[in-house]
Amino acid sequence: MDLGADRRGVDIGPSAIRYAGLSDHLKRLGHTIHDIGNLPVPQPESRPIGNLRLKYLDSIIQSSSELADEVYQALQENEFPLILGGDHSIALGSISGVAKAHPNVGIIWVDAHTDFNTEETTPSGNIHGMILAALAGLGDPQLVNLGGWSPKINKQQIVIIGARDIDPGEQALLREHHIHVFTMSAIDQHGIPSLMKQAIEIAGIDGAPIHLSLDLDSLDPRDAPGVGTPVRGGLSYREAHLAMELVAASQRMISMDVVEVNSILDRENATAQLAVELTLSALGKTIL
Ligand code: Z70
Ligand code: MN
Ligand code: MN
Ligand code: MN
Repeated sequence: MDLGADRRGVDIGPSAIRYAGLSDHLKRLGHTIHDIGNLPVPQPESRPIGNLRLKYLDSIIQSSSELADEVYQALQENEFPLILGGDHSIALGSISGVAKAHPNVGIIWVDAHTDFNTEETTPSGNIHGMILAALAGLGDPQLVNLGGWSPKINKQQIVIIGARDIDPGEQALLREHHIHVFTMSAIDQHGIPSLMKQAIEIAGIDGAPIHLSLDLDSLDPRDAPGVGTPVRGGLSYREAHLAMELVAASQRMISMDVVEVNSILDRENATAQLAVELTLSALGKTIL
């Protein structure tokens, strides 16, 4: 999927992640893999851009609805959906599918951004910057009501980690709706162990399951150069691994997105390799 961001090359992210050996490494960890391949998503050049405040809305709705069905089906079959992006707009589909199967699911959203714009606050018209708000019930009705119900996620069970680039309009919305945001300065002050423990308690309140949405631009661009929107001062390699290991140790995660790997901007597939490593940590790999 490359419709939710300005076209730069995140649509080949899943190939790059597969090429970095995701399946083999997961098998070595003891997992059984059922790769259903890529869902068909139109190329932006082949579709009308539509409303400039909601670029490619119709195509994104169509693809999200198909992804939601696949994710819901996988959960019904007691599988763990691991969804590779693509830009972060894929989380509309993945999380809608998860929320249909588990209405009490909480979200840990690891990102340099908060993706909490609406069509009214967006500076770009890029839908990947609106997905978390839409899941919380805010924004364009077609995004919000995908699948026929809203909100998908209880606002109090959303935790954003790693934020350092928030638009003025989304800042106001985050405050108004009391969304939990652990910024980079909070991480510098309190550290990943304490904040991840809190995040797991908030998202997973009363034993609720957790969906982890990992945007690779949460990492520092020195470690993750291959992302569309690099922002200095991100999570270090070790902080990101520790965050993933703590999610794994909680045994509460039921599904995961890995998004925004941009192979055109990457350096010898380093960001895709990092995506694989972090996924392995989130799915149980430990050092010893
Ligand atoms: C900006 C917008 C964004 C990801 C960039 C950027 C949003 N706040 N999200 N990269 N993953 O255009 O809404
Ligand atoms: Mn390897
Ligand atoms: Mn994002
Ligand atoms: Mn981001």
